Amino acid sequence: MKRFIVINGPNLNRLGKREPSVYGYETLGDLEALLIKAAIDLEVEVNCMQSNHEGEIIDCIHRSVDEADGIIINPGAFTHYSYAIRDAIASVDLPVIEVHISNVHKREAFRHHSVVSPVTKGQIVGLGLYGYILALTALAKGEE
Ligand code: CA2
Repeated sequence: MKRFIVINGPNLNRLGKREPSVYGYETLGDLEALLIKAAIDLEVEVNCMQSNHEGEIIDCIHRSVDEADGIIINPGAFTHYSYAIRDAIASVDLPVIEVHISNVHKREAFRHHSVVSPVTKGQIVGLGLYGYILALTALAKGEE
């Protein structure tokens, strides 16, 4: 069975607790439950982690080489400036899909650029939590 890791970055543990107009009312726990249900339907395994710490996210990306067939990552604000996370993604030979809950292009200018996108398979933005399900579906059905 294919195994996928879902990594959520800084502040995403606050989902559903503030800024519902941007991020919705569902919590990180709700997201993880949705992913587990989708994984059962897709006949894959999914493991979710969230961290507010850059190094922990990097360690998780590295570990995924031995533990997973692909990564779904929402790096939070690290998206816009973490060359360390970008290099970690580039260092693993796994398909990586970047997801953003909000449409970053409709928001502040600093959110328009992702330093990680060039080393990912693809990016999904602005579709809320459904973006993670689409990413999981793409990885589950993909050839890699
Ligand atoms: O839209 C996304 O998924 C983001 O990755 C979310 C990040 C933001 O820095 C990116 O530009 C876009 C921030 C996550 C913060 O999440 C919160 C959730 C609830 C309340 C406050 C923040």
